[in-house]
Amino acid sequence: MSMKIAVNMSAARALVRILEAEDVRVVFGIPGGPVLPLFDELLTHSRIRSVLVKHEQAAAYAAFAYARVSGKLGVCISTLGPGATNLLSGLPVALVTSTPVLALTGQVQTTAFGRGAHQESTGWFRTPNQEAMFAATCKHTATCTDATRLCSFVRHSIRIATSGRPGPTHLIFPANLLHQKIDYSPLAPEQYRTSENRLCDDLAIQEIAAQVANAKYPLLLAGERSWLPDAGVEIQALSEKHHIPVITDLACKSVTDENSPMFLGCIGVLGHRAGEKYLKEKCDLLLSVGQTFNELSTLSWDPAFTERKSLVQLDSDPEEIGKVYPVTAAAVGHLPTLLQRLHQSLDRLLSSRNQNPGDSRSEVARLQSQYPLFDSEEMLSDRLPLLPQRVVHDLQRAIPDDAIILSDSSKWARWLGRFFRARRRMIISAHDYEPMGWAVAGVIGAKIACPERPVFCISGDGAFLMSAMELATAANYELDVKWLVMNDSRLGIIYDLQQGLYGGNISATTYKNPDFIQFARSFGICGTLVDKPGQLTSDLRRSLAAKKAEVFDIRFDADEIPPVRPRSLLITREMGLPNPVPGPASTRALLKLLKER
Ligand SMILES: Cc1ncc(C[n+]2csc(CCOP(=O)(O)OP(=O)(O)O)c2C)c(N)n1
Ligand SMILES: [Mg+2]
Repeated sequence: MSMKIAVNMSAARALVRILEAEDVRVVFGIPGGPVLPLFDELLTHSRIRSVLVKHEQAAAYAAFAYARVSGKLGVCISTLGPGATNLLSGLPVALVTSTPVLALTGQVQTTAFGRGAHQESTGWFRTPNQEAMFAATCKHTATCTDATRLCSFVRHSIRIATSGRPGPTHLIFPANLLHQKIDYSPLAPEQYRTSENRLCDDLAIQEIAAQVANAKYPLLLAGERSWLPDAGVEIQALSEKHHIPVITDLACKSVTDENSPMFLGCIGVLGHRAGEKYLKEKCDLLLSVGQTFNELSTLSWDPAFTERKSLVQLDSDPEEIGKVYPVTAAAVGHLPTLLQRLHQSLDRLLSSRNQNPGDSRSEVARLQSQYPLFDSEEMLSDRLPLLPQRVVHDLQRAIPDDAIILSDSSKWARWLGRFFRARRRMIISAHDYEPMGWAVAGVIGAKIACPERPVFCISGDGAFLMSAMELATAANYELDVKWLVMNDSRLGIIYDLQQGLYGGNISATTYKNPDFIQFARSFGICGTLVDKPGQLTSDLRRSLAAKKAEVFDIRFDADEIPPVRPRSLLITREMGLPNPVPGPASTRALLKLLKER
Protein backbone atom coordinates (compact mmCIF):
# COMPACT_ATOMS: atom_id res chain seq x y z
CA MET A 1 0.00 0.00 0.00
CA SER A 2 1.42 3.40 -0.94
CA MET A 3 1.83 5.75 2.01
CA LYS A 4 0.51 9.23 1.37
CA ILE A 5 2.93 11.95 2.37
CA ALA A 6 2.14 13.81 5.59
CA VAL A 7 1.23 17.47 5.24
CA ASN A 8 1.92 20.04 7.92
CA MET A 9 -1.22 21.90 8.97
CA SER A 10 -3.11 23.10 12.05
CA ALA A 11 -4.69 20.45 14.24
CA ALA A 12 -8.07 22.11 13.59
CA ARG A 13 -7.59 21.69 9.84
CA ALA A 14 -6.58 18.04 10.29
CA LEU A 15 -9.72 17.46 12.36
CA VAL A 16 -11.86 18.98 9.61
CA ARG A 17 -10.09 16.80 7.02
CA ILE A 18 -11.04 13.70 9.00
CA LEU A 19 -14.68 14.84 9.20
CA GLU A 20 -14.58 15.48 5.46
CA ALA A 21 -13.26 11.97 4.79
CA GLU A 22 -16.18 10.69 6.88
CA ASP A 23 -18.58 12.56 4.58
CA VAL A 24 -19.72 14.80 7.43
CA ARG A 25 -21.69 17.64 5.82
CA VAL A 26 -22.86 19.61 8.85
CA VAL A 27 -21.88 20.33 12.43
CA PHE A 28 -24.32 21.87 14.89
CA GLY A 29 -23.08 24.06 17.71
CA ILE A 30 -22.16 27.29 19.41
CA PRO A 31 -18.55 28.52 19.48
CA GLY A 32 -16.41 29.57 22.45
CA GLY A 33 -12.71 30.35 22.99
CA PRO A 34 -11.02 26.91 22.93
CA VAL A 35 -12.86 25.68 19.80
CA LEU A 36 -12.47 28.89 17.76
CA PRO A 37 -9.75 27.40 15.50
CA LEU A 38 -12.32 24.82 14.41
CA PHE A 39 -14.95 27.43 13.54
CA ASP A 40 -12.24 29.40 11.73
CA GLU A 41 -11.54 26.36 9.54
CA LEU A 42 -15.22 25.73 8.89
CA LEU A 43 -15.80 29.32 7.77
CA THR A 44 -14.26 28.70 4.38
CA HIS A 45 -14.91 24.98 4.07
CA SER A 46 -16.85 24.19 0.93
CA ARG A 47 -18.53 20.93 2.04
CA ILE A 48 -19.00 21.10 5.79
CA ARG A 49 -21.54 23.58 6.98
CA SER A 50 -21.61 24.87 10.54
CA VAL A 51 -25.11 25.55 11.84
CA LEU A 52 -25.32 27.96 14.75
CA VAL A 53 -28.13 27.03 17.13
CA LYS A 54 -29.47 28.95 20.14
CA HIS A 55 -28.69 26.46 22.92
CA GLU A 56 -26.09 23.69 22.95
CA GLN A 57 -28.71 21.12 23.97
CA ALA A 58 -30.40 21.85 20.64
CA ALA A 59 -27.09 21.19 18.85
CA ALA A 60 -27.03 17.70 20.36
CA TYR A 61 -30.71 17.11 19.44
CA ALA A 62 -30.14 18.37 15.89
CA ALA A 63 -27.10 16.08 15.50
CA PHE A 64 -29.12 13.20 16.94
CA ALA A 65 -32.06 13.77 14.57
CA TYR A 66 -29.67 14.21 11.63
CA ALA A 67 -28.09 10.84 12.44
CA ARG A 68 -31.44 9.18 13.07
CA VAL A 69 -32.96 10.14 9.71
CA SER A 70 -29.79 9.84 7.59
CA GLY A 71 -28.13 6.81 9.20
CA LYS A 72 -24.89 8.84 9.18
CA LEU A 73 -22.73 10.31 11.95
CA GLY A 74 -24.16 13.43 13.67
CA VAL A 75 -21.65 16.01 14.93
CA CYS A 76 -22.15 18.71 17.56
CA ILE A 77 -19.75 21.25 19.07
CA SER A 78 -19.63 23.48 22.12
CA THR A 79 -17.15 25.38 24.21
CA LEU A 80 -16.02 24.21 27.66
CA GLY A 81 -17.88 24.40 31.02
CA PRO A 82 -21.39 25.86 30.67
CA GLY A 83 -21.54 25.22 26.92
CA ALA A 84 -20.43 21.64 27.46
CA THR A 85 -22.95 20.94 30.22
CA ASN A 86 -25.73 22.32 28.00
CA LEU A 87 -24.55 20.05 25.19
CA LEU A 88 -24.34 17.06 27.51
CA SER A 89 -28.05 17.25 28.35
CA GLY A 90 -28.90 16.42 24.73
CA LEU A 91 -26.74 13.29 24.46
CA PRO A 92 -28.41 10.58 26.59
CA VAL A 93 -31.14 10.08 23.98
CA ALA A 94 -28.42 9.10 21.47
CA LEU A 95 -27.03 6.53 23.93
CA VAL A 96 -30.41 5.00 24.68
CA THR A 97 -31.41 4.79 21.01
CA SER A 98 -27.97 3.58 19.79
CA THR A 99 -27.44 6.59 17.50
CA PRO A 100 -23.93 7.65 16.40
CA VAL A 101 -23.16 11.21 17.52
CA LEU A 102 -19.71 12.80 17.91
CA ALA A 103 -19.59 15.62 20.49
CA LEU A 104 -16.61 17.98 20.47
CA THR A 105 -15.98 20.40 23.34
CA GLY A 106 -13.22 22.70 24.58
CA GLN A 107 -11.21 22.98 27.77
CA VAL A 108 -8.74 25.47 29.27
CA GLN A 109 -5.15 25.25 28.00
CA THR A 110 -3.17 22.35 29.47
CA THR A 111 -0.73 24.74 31.18
CA ALA A 112 -3.66 26.17 33.18
CA PHE A 113 -5.11 22.85 34.43
CA GLY A 114 -5.80 23.23 38.13
CA ARG A 115 -5.00 26.93 38.25
CA GLY A 116 -8.51 28.34 37.93
CA ALA A 117 -8.52 29.55 34.33
CA HIS A 118 -11.78 31.04 33.06
CA GLN A 119 -14.55 28.38 33.06
CA GLU A 120 -12.07 25.65 33.89
CA SER A 121 -13.84 22.28 34.02
CA THR A 122 -11.01 19.80 34.44
CA GLY A 123 -12.20 18.42 37.75
CA TRP A 124 -8.98 19.71 39.32
CA PHE A 125 -9.12 21.74 42.55
CA ARG A 126 -12.87 22.09 42.88
CA THR A 127 -13.74 22.75 39.27
CA PRO A 128 -16.54 20.80 37.53
CA ASN A 129 -15.31 17.61 35.90
CA GLN A 130 -16.39 17.86 32.27
CA GLU A 131 -14.73 14.63 31.21
CA ALA A 132 -16.36 12.65 34.03
CA MET A 133 -19.77 14.14 33.27
CA PHE A 134 -19.64 13.06 29.63
CA ALA A 135 -18.03 9.74 30.50
CA ALA A 136 -21.12 8.90 32.52
CA THR A 137 -23.28 9.13 29.39
CA CYS A 138 -21.11 8.60 26.29
CA LYS A 139 -19.73 5.33 24.91
CA HIS A 140 -16.30 6.92 25.04
CA THR A 141 -14.88 10.23 26.22
CA ALA A 142 -11.31 11.58 26.27
CA THR A 143 -9.25 14.75 26.52
CA CYS A 144 -6.70 15.14 23.74
CA THR A 145 -3.71 16.85 25.35
CA ASP A 146 -1.13 16.16 22.65
CA ALA A 147 -1.79 17.70 19.22
CA THR A 148 0.35 15.07 17.46
CA ARG A 149 -2.12 12.41 18.70
CA LEU A 150 -5.23 14.35 17.57
CA CYS A 151 -5.87 12.32 14.40
CA SER A 152 -5.85 9.00 16.20
CA PHE A 153 -8.06 10.40 19.00
CA VAL A 154 -10.64 11.69 16.48
CA ARG A 155 -10.62 8.48 14.41
CA HIS A 156 -10.92 6.39 17.56
CA SER A 157 -13.95 8.43 18.69
CA ILE A 158 -15.62 8.01 15.31
CA ARG A 159 -14.86 4.29 15.26
CA ILE A 160 -16.50 3.82 18.66
CA ALA A 161 -19.52 6.04 17.83
CA THR A 162 -20.29 4.12 14.64
CA SER A 163 -19.26 0.52 15.42
CA GLY A 164 -20.86 -2.32 17.34
CA ARG A 165 -23.86 -0.81 19.02
CA PRO A 166 -23.55 2.84 17.93
CA GLY A 167 -23.86 5.74 20.37
CA PRO A 168 -22.46 9.12 21.38
CA THR A 169 -18.73 9.70 21.88
CA HIS A 170 -16.99 12.82 23.13
CA LEU A 171 -13.64 14.53 22.70
CA ILE A 172 -12.24 17.50 24.63
CA PHE A 173 -9.72 19.92 23.10
CA PRO A 174 -7.75 22.18 25.45
CA ALA A 175 -7.41 25.79 24.26
CA ASN A 176 -3.74 25.43 23.33
CA LEU A 177 -4.31 22.48 21.03
CA LEU A 178 -6.30 23.13 17.87
CA HIS A 179 -4.08 25.85 16.39
CA GLN A 180 -0.86 23.83 16.83
CA LYS A 181 0.80 22.62 13.63
CA ILE A 182 0.90 18.86 13.14
CA ASP A 183 1.73 16.40 10.38
CA TYR A 184 -1.49 15.08 8.87
CA SER A 185 -1.57 11.83 6.87
CA PRO A 186 -4.91 11.16 5.19
CA LEU A 187 -6.62 7.81 5.75
CA ALA A 188 -9.84 6.55 4.20
CA PRO A 189 -12.42 5.55 6.85
CA GLU A 190 -12.16 1.88 5.72
CA GLN A 191 -8.53 1.99 6.91
CA TYR A 192 -9.44 2.62 10.53
CA ARG A 193 -12.96 1.24 11.00
CA THR A 194 -15.36 -1.23 9.44
CA SER A 195 -17.54 0.69 7.01
CA GLU A 196 -20.43 -1.72 7.24
CA ASN A 197 -20.14 -4.78 9.37
CA ARG A 198 -22.05 -7.49 7.49
CA LEU A 199 -21.42 -10.03 10.22
CA CYS A 200 -23.86 -12.93 10.07
CA ASP A 201 -23.95 -16.17 12.01
CA ASP A 202 -25.04 -18.49 9.17
CA LEU A 203 -25.25 -21.66 11.24
CA ALA A 204 -27.50 -19.99 13.78
CA ILE A 205 -29.65 -18.57 10.99
CA GLN A 206 -30.13 -22.03 9.43
CA GLU A 207 -31.27 -23.41 12.76
CA ILE A 208 -33.61 -20.44 13.26
CA ALA A 209 -35.02 -20.80 9.74
CA ALA A 210 -35.89 -24.42 10.50
CA GLN A 211 -37.71 -23.35 13.68
CA VAL A 212 -39.60 -20.57 11.88
CA ALA A 213 -40.56 -22.93 9.06
CA ASN A 214 -41.97 -25.41 11.58
CA ALA A 215 -43.93 -22.80 13.51
CA LYS A 216 -47.61 -22.43 12.71
CA TYR A 217 -48.03 -18.83 13.79
CA PRO A 218 -44.66 -17.06 13.82
CA LEU A 219 -44.72 -13.34 14.66
CA LEU A 220 -42.04 -10.73 13.96
CA LEU A 221 -41.42 -8.17 16.70
CA ALA A 222 -39.26 -5.19 15.70
CA GLY A 223 -37.46 -2.99 18.24
CA GLU A 224 -35.22 0.06 18.47
CA ARG A 225 -32.08 -1.47 16.89
CA SER A 226 -33.99 -2.40 13.74
CA TRP A 227 -34.23 1.34 12.99
CA LEU A 228 -31.46 0.98 10.40
CA PRO A 229 -32.04 2.26 6.89
CA ASP A 230 -32.23 -1.31 5.46
CA ALA A 231 -33.58 -3.42 8.30
CA GLY A 232 -37.20 -2.28 7.87
CA VAL A 233 -37.13 -3.17 4.17
CA GLU A 234 -35.89 -6.66 5.00
CA ILE A 235 -38.43 -7.17 7.78
CA GLN A 236 -41.26 -6.19 5.46
CA ALA A 237 -40.00 -8.34 2.58
CA LEU A 238 -39.63 -11.39 4.84
CA SER A 239 -43.01 -10.78 6.43
CA GLU A 240 -44.93 -10.35 3.19
CA LYS A 241 -43.24 -13.23 1.38
CA HIS A 242 -43.67 -15.77 4.17
CA HIS A 243 -46.85 -14.32 5.68
CA ILE A 244 -45.35 -13.58 9.07
CA PRO A 245 -47.22 -10.72 10.76
CA VAL A 246 -45.19 -7.79 12.16
CA ILE A 247 -45.62 -5.84 15.37
CA THR A 248 -43.42 -3.00 16.60
CA ASP A 249 -43.20 -0.90 19.72
CA LEU A 250 -43.63 2.85 19.84
CA ALA A 251 -39.85 3.42 19.81
CA CYS A 252 -39.62 2.05 16.28
CA LYS A 253 -43.05 2.94 14.96
CA SER A 254 -42.91 3.06 11.16
CA VAL A 255 -39.86 0.78 10.89
CA THR A 256 -41.97 -0.92 8.19
CA ASP A 257 -44.77 0.56 6.11
CA GLU A 258 -47.89 0.40 8.27
CA ASN A 259 -49.96 -0.14 5.11
CA SER A 260 -48.40 -3.60 4.73
CA PRO A 261 -51.08 -6.34 4.78
CA MET A 262 -49.12 -8.24 7.44
CA PHE A 263 -48.77 -5.29 9.85
CA LEU A 264 -50.57 -5.87 13.15
CA GLY A 265 -49.75 -2.65 15.02
CA CYS A 266 -47.74 -1.34 17.94
CA ILE A 267 -47.55 -3.11 21.26
CA GLY A 268 -46.99 -1.52 24.66
CA VAL A 269 -48.79 0.92 26.91
CA LEU A 270 -50.90 2.45 24.15
CA GLY A 271 -50.84 -0.78 22.15
CA HIS A 272 -53.02 -2.02 19.35
CA ARG A 273 -55.27 -4.80 20.42
CA ALA A 274 -54.86 -6.83 17.23
CA GLY A 275 -51.10 -7.29 17.68
CA GLU A 276 -51.43 -8.05 21.37
CA LYS A 277 -54.10 -10.67 20.74
CA TYR A 278 -52.01 -12.40 18.08
CA LEU A 279 -49.03 -12.40 20.43
CA LYS A 280 -51.00 -13.82 23.36
CA GLU A 281 -53.48 -16.13 21.71
CA LYS A 282 -51.94 -17.35 18.45
CA CYS A 283 -48.20 -16.86 18.24
CA ASP A 284 -46.13 -20.02 18.77
CA LEU A 285 -42.80 -18.46 17.78
CA LEU A 286 -41.81 -14.86 18.44
CA LEU A 287 -39.01 -13.63 16.18
CA SER A 288 -37.61 -10.56 17.88
CA VAL A 289 -35.43 -8.16 15.85
CA GLY A 290 -33.37 -5.59 17.80
CA GLN A 291 -35.94 -5.45 20.59
CA THR A 292 -34.89 -4.27 24.06
CA PHE A 293 -37.94 -5.63 25.95
CA ASN A 294 -38.23 -2.56 28.16
CA GLU A 295 -40.96 -1.67 30.64
CA LEU A 296 -43.27 0.27 28.32
CA SER A 297 -42.94 -2.06 25.32
CA THR A 298 -43.57 -5.20 27.35
CA LEU A 299 -46.19 -3.70 29.65
CA SER A 300 -44.16 -4.28 32.74
CA TRP A 301 -42.45 -7.41 31.42
CA ASP A 302 -45.55 -9.40 30.56
CA PRO A 303 -44.73 -13.15 30.69
CA ALA A 304 -46.79 -13.48 27.46
CA PHE A 305 -43.62 -12.82 25.44
CA THR A 306 -42.41 -16.35 26.22
CA GLU A 307 -45.48 -18.21 27.49
CA ARG A 308 -46.50 -21.11 25.21
CA LYS A 309 -44.10 -19.99 22.50
CA SER A 310 -40.49 -20.06 21.42
CA LEU A 311 -38.57 -16.80 21.59
CA VAL A 312 -35.97 -16.32 18.88
CA GLN A 313 -33.84 -13.21 19.23
CA LEU A 314 -31.92 -11.48 16.43
CA ASP A 315 -29.80 -8.58 17.60
CA SER A 316 -26.80 -6.50 16.66
CA ASP A 317 -25.71 -6.45 20.30
CA PRO A 318 -24.82 -9.83 21.88
CA GLU A 319 -25.36 -8.36 25.33
CA GLU A 320 -29.10 -8.09 24.60
CA ILE A 321 -29.57 -11.83 24.01
CA GLY A 322 -31.61 -13.35 26.81
CA LYS A 323 -31.37 -10.17 28.89
CA VAL A 324 -35.04 -10.10 29.84
CA TYR A 325 -36.61 -13.36 28.60
CA PRO A 326 -34.90 -16.74 28.11
CA VAL A 327 -34.48 -17.53 24.40
CA THR A 328 -34.99 -20.68 22.36
CA ALA A 329 -32.46 -19.59 19.73
CA ALA A 330 -30.53 -16.44 18.87
CA ALA A 331 -28.28 -14.94 16.22
CA VAL A 332 -26.07 -11.89 16.49
CA GLY A 333 -24.90 -9.69 13.63
CA HIS A 334 -25.83 -7.04 11.11
CA LEU A 335 -29.63 -7.07 11.26
CA PRO A 336 -30.39 -6.45 7.56
CA THR A 337 -27.97 -9.26 6.64
CA LEU A 338 -29.37 -11.68 9.24
CA LEU A 339 -32.88 -10.98 7.94
CA GLN A 340 -31.85 -11.39 4.31
CA ARG A 341 -30.21 -14.76 5.00
CA LEU A 342 -33.17 -15.91 7.06
CA HIS A 343 -35.42 -14.95 4.17
CA GLN A 344 -33.29 -16.97 1.72
CA SER A 345 -33.19 -19.99 4.03
CA LEU A 346 -36.97 -19.87 4.44
CA ASP A 347 -37.39 -19.63 0.66
CA ARG A 348 -35.47 -22.89 0.34
CA LEU A 349 -37.16 -24.71 3.23
CA LEU A 350 -40.72 -23.69 2.50
CA SER A 351 -40.67 -24.25 -1.24
CA SER A 352 -39.22 -27.74 -0.76
CA ARG A 353 -41.83 -28.66 1.85
CA ASN A 354 -44.57 -26.98 -0.09
CA GLN A 355 -46.20 -25.57 3.01
CA ASN A 356 -49.38 -23.59 2.88
CA PRO A 357 -49.10 -20.41 4.91
CA GLY A 358 -52.74 -19.40 4.36
CA ASP A 359 -53.53 -19.88 8.04
CA SER A 360 -51.61 -16.90 9.38
CA ARG A 361 -52.88 -14.66 6.60
CA SER A 362 -56.52 -15.28 7.37
CA GLU A 363 -55.92 -14.87 11.10
CA VAL A 364 -54.18 -11.52 10.51
CA ALA A 365 -57.00 -10.33 8.26
CA ARG A 366 -59.57 -11.40 10.85
CA LEU A 367 -57.84 -9.47 13.66
CA GLN A 368 -57.36 -6.40 11.47
CA SER A 369 -61.06 -6.23 10.72
CA GLN A 370 -62.19 -7.07 14.24
CA TYR A 371 -59.81 -4.59 15.90
CA PRO A 372 -59.03 -1.92 13.29
CA LEU A 373 -55.57 -0.49 13.83
CA PHE A 374 -55.96 3.14 12.87
CA ASP A 375 -59.64 3.71 13.10
CA SER A 376 -62.22 5.01 15.55
CA GLU A 377 -65.53 6.77 15.16
CA GLU A 378 -64.05 9.80 16.98
CA MET A 379 -61.71 10.34 14.03
CA LEU A 380 -64.61 11.66 11.99
CA SER A 381 -66.27 13.64 14.78
CA ASP A 382 -67.04 17.33 14.15
CA ARG A 383 -67.31 17.95 17.88
CA LEU A 384 -65.83 21.12 19.38
CA PRO A 385 -63.39 21.46 20.96
CA LEU A 386 -61.68 19.15 18.46
CA LEU A 387 -61.16 15.59 19.56
CA PRO A 388 -57.48 14.54 19.37
CA GLN A 389 -58.53 11.58 17.20
CA ARG A 390 -60.00 14.07 14.72
CA VAL A 391 -56.78 16.09 14.78
CA VAL A 392 -54.84 12.91 13.87
CA HIS A 393 -57.30 12.19 11.06
CA ASP A 394 -56.94 15.73 9.65
CA LEU A 395 -53.17 15.44 9.93
CA GLN A 396 -53.11 12.06 8.18
CA ARG A 397 -54.97 13.49 5.17
CA ALA A 398 -52.42 16.28 4.65
CA ILE A 399 -49.14 14.43 5.30
CA PRO A 400 -47.33 13.45 2.07
CA ASP A 401 -45.84 9.95 1.83
CA ASP A 402 -42.27 11.25 1.97
CA ALA A 403 -42.75 13.36 5.11
CA ILE A 404 -40.71 12.99 8.30
CA ILE A 405 -42.52 13.55 11.59
CA LEU A 406 -40.52 14.01 14.78
CA SER A 407 -42.77 13.24 17.69
CA ASP A 408 -41.77 14.81 21.01
CA SER A 409 -42.42 13.54 24.51
CA SER A 410 -46.13 14.17 25.02
CA LYS A 411 -49.57 12.67 24.98
CA TRP A 412 -49.35 13.09 21.22
CA ALA A 413 -46.74 10.37 20.80
CA ARG A 414 -49.51 8.10 22.06
CA TRP A 415 -52.26 9.57 19.86
CA LEU A 416 -50.00 9.20 16.82
CA GLY A 417 -48.89 5.70 17.75
CA ARG A 418 -52.46 4.60 18.06
CA PHE A 419 -54.25 6.37 15.22
CA PHE A 420 -51.71 7.58 12.62
CA ARG A 421 -50.88 5.08 9.85
CA ALA A 422 -47.31 5.83 8.85
CA ARG A 423 -45.20 5.07 5.82
CA ARG A 424 -41.80 3.45 6.36
CA ARG A 425 -39.38 5.57 8.46
CA MET A 426 -41.85 8.43 8.68
CA ILE A 427 -42.14 8.78 12.47
CA ILE A 428 -39.20 9.33 14.78
CA SER A 429 -40.23 9.15 18.40
CA ALA A 430 -37.20 8.59 20.69
CA HIS A 431 -39.75 6.87 22.90
CA ASP A 432 -37.21 4.89 24.91
CA TYR A 433 -35.87 8.09 26.53
CA GLU A 434 -38.27 10.90 25.59
CA PRO A 435 -36.64 14.11 26.74
CA MET A 436 -39.15 16.95 26.34
CA GLY A 437 -38.10 19.39 23.63
CA TRP A 438 -35.87 17.02 21.64
CA ALA A 439 -38.06 17.00 18.54
CA VAL A 440 -38.74 20.74 18.66
CA ALA A 441 -34.99 21.29 18.19
CA GLY A 442 -34.35 18.03 16.31
CA VAL A 443 -36.31 19.16 13.24
CA ILE A 444 -33.40 21.50 12.45
CA GLY A 445 -31.13 18.47 11.95
CA ALA A 446 -33.80 16.41 10.17
CA LYS A 447 -34.49 19.16 7.65
CA ILE A 448 -30.80 19.65 6.95
CA ALA A 449 -30.38 15.88 6.48
CA CYS A 450 -33.32 15.71 4.06
CA PRO A 451 -33.95 19.15 2.56
CA GLU A 452 -36.30 17.71 -0.09
CA ARG A 453 -38.61 16.00 2.40
CA PRO A 454 -41.35 17.84 4.32
CA VAL A 455 -40.39 17.89 8.01
CA PHE A 456 -42.85 18.20 10.90
CA CYS A 457 -42.56 18.38 14.67
CA ILE A 458 -45.48 17.35 16.83
CA SER A 459 -45.12 18.37 20.44
CA GLY A 460 -47.07 19.47 23.44
CA ASP A 461 -46.96 23.12 24.46
CA GLY A 462 -44.72 22.27 27.42
CA ALA A 463 -42.07 20.59 25.26
CA PHE A 464 -42.38 23.32 22.64
CA LEU A 465 -41.45 25.98 25.19
CA MET A 466 -38.37 23.99 26.25
CA SER A 467 -36.75 24.37 22.80
CA ALA A 468 -38.81 27.08 21.07
CA MET A 469 -35.83 29.40 20.69
CA GLU A 470 -34.76 27.18 17.80
CA LEU A 471 -37.41 28.94 15.72
CA ALA A 472 -34.71 31.58 15.43
CA THR A 473 -32.34 28.99 13.93
CA ALA A 474 -34.94 27.92 11.36
CA ALA A 475 -35.60 31.56 10.48
CA ASN A 476 -31.87 32.25 10.24
CA TYR A 477 -31.20 29.40 7.79
CA GLU A 478 -34.61 29.66 6.06
CA LEU A 479 -35.52 26.07 6.94
CA ASP A 480 -39.04 25.02 6.02
CA VAL A 481 -40.12 23.22 9.18
CA LYS A 482 -43.69 22.88 10.47
CA TRP A 483 -44.19 22.88 14.25
CA LEU A 484 -47.54 21.51 15.38
CA VAL A 485 -47.99 22.73 18.94
CA MET A 486 -50.69 20.86 20.82
CA ASN A 487 -51.91 23.61 23.08
CA ASP A 488 -53.64 22.47 26.25
CA SER A 489 -51.96 24.78 28.80
CA ARG A 490 -51.02 21.61 30.66
CA LEU A 491 -48.21 19.17 31.07
CA GLY A 492 -50.87 16.86 29.75
CA ILE A 493 -49.59 13.36 30.50
CA ILE A 494 -48.61 14.28 34.02
CA TYR A 495 -51.85 16.19 34.55
CA ASP A 496 -53.75 13.05 33.50
CA LEU A 497 -51.77 10.99 36.02
CA GLN A 498 -52.76 13.44 38.75
CA GLN A 499 -56.38 13.15 37.64
CA GLY A 500 -56.32 9.38 37.57
CA LEU A 501 -54.05 8.49 40.47
CA TYR A 502 -54.02 11.46 42.83
CA GLY A 503 -57.74 12.15 43.16
CA GLY A 504 -57.60 15.10 40.75
CA ASN A 505 -55.13 17.08 42.84
CA ILE A 506 -53.49 19.19 40.16
CA SER A 507 -50.04 20.30 41.28
CA ALA A 508 -47.59 22.19 39.03
CA THR A 509 -49.00 20.93 35.73
CA THR A 510 -51.09 23.89 34.49
CA TYR A 511 -49.92 27.26 33.23
CA LYS A 512 -50.69 30.25 31.04
CA ASN A 513 -49.21 30.08 27.56
CA PRO A 514 -47.81 32.92 25.49
CA ASP A 515 -49.61 33.78 22.24
CA PHE A 516 -47.85 31.23 20.00
CA ILE A 517 -48.91 33.05 16.84
CA GLN A 518 -47.42 36.36 17.87
CA PHE A 519 -44.42 34.44 19.19
CA ALA A 520 -43.82 32.75 15.79
CA ARG A 521 -44.34 36.00 13.95
CA SER A 522 -41.72 37.72 16.07
CA PHE A 523 -39.19 35.36 14.42
CA GLY A 524 -40.59 36.13 10.98
CA ILE A 525 -42.33 32.72 10.95
CA CYS A 526 -46.02 32.25 10.08
CA GLY A 527 -48.35 31.37 12.91
CA THR A 528 -51.77 29.81 12.47
CA LEU A 529 -54.50 28.94 14.97
CA VAL A 530 -56.26 25.64 14.29
CA ASP A 531 -59.49 24.90 16.12
CA LYS A 532 -62.01 23.62 13.55
CA PRO A 533 -62.58 20.18 12.06
CA GLY A 534 -60.86 19.75 8.69
CA GLN A 535 -58.92 22.98 9.08
CA LEU A 536 -55.59 21.31 9.81
CA THR A 537 -55.75 19.43 6.49
CA SER A 538 -56.31 22.56 4.40
CA ASP A 539 -53.87 24.72 6.38
CA LEU A 540 -51.11 22.12 6.16
CA ARG A 541 -51.62 21.71 2.41
CA ARG A 542 -51.39 25.47 1.99
CA SER A 543 -48.26 25.59 4.13
CA LEU A 544 -46.62 22.69 2.25
CA ALA A 545 -47.18 24.50 -1.04
CA ALA A 546 -45.75 27.73 0.42
CA LYS A 547 -42.58 25.85 1.54
CA LYS A 548 -42.04 28.16 4.51
CA ALA A 549 -41.63 27.48 8.20
CA GLU A 550 -44.85 27.69 10.19
CA VAL A 551 -46.15 27.21 13.71
CA PHE A 552 -49.63 25.73 14.16
CA ASP A 553 -51.28 26.49 17.48
CA ILE A 554 -53.70 23.56 17.75
CA ARG A 555 -56.61 23.65 20.20
CA PHE A 556 -58.36 20.44 21.16
CA ASP A 557 -60.29 18.71 23.91
CA ALA A 558 -57.59 18.30 26.53
CA ASP A 559 -59.74 16.06 28.71
CA GLU A 560 -59.74 13.27 26.14
CA ILE A 561 -57.31 10.63 27.38
CA PRO A 562 -55.33 8.38 25.01
CA PRO A 563 -56.42 4.75 25.29
CA VAL A 564 -54.02 2.52 27.19
CA ARG A 565 -53.87 -1.24 27.54
CA PRO A 566 -55.31 -2.53 30.82
CA ARG A 567 -51.99 -4.07 31.87
CA SER A 568 -50.51 -0.54 32.01
CA LEU A 569 -51.97 -0.28 35.50
CA LEU A 570 -49.35 -2.82 36.60
CA ILE A 571 -46.66 -0.21 36.00
CA THR A 572 -48.18 2.01 38.68
CA ARG A 573 -48.28 -1.05 40.93
CA GLU A 574 -44.59 -1.68 40.37
CA MET A 575 -43.94 1.91 41.40
CA GLY A 576 -45.74 1.16 44.65
CA LEU A 577 -48.44 3.78 44.06
CA PRO A 578 -51.65 3.47 46.08
CA ASN A 579 -54.84 2.41 44.31
CA PRO A 580 -56.39 5.28 42.33
CA VAL A 581 -58.51 7.61 44.47
CA PRO A 582 -61.98 7.37 42.94
CA GLY A 583 -63.11 10.56 41.26
CA PRO A 584 -64.79 11.60 38.01
CA ALA A 585 -61.52 11.49 36.07
CA SER A 586 -60.38 8.08 37.30
CA THR A 587 -63.87 6.68 36.62
CA ARG A 588 -63.78 8.09 33.10
CA ALA A 589 -60.33 6.63 32.52
CA LEU A 590 -61.46 3.25 33.82
CA LEU A 591 -64.53 3.22 31.56
CA LYS A 592 -62.30 3.99 28.59
CA LEU A 593 -60.00 1.18 29.57
CA LEU A 594 -62.88 -1.28 29.80
CA LYS A 595 -64.27 -0.15 26.44
CA GLU A 596 -60.84 -0.86 24.95
CA ARG A 597 -60.56 -4.40 26.33
C1 LIG B 1 -36.94 17.06 29.91
C2 LIG B 1 -38.11 16.36 30.51
N1 LIG B 1 -38.66 16.83 31.64
C3 LIG B 1 -39.76 16.22 32.17
C4 LIG B 1 -40.29 15.10 31.58
C5 LIG B 1 -41.51 14.39 32.20
N2 LIG B 1 -42.67 14.62 31.32
C6 LIG B 1 -43.02 13.73 30.37
S1 LIG B 1 -44.30 14.24 29.45
C7 LIG B 1 -44.45 15.66 30.32
C8 LIG B 1 -45.51 16.66 29.97
C9 LIG B 1 -45.43 17.11 28.57
O1 LIG B 1 -46.24 18.24 28.42
P1 LIG B 1 -46.51 18.80 26.99
O2 LIG B 1 -45.25 18.97 26.25
O3 LIG B 1 -47.37 20.01 27.08
O4 LIG B 1 -47.27 17.61 26.28
P2 LIG B 1 -48.75 17.07 26.56
O5 LIG B 1 -48.61 15.80 27.34
O6 LIG B 1 -49.50 18.13 27.28
O7 LIG B 1 -49.31 16.80 25.21
C10 LIG B 1 -43.49 15.72 31.35
C11 LIG B 1 -43.36 16.84 32.31
C12 LIG B 1 -39.65 14.63 30.40
N3 LIG B 1 -40.06 13.55 29.73
N4 LIG B 1 -38.58 15.30 29.88
MG1 LIG C 1 -49.44 20.24 27.00
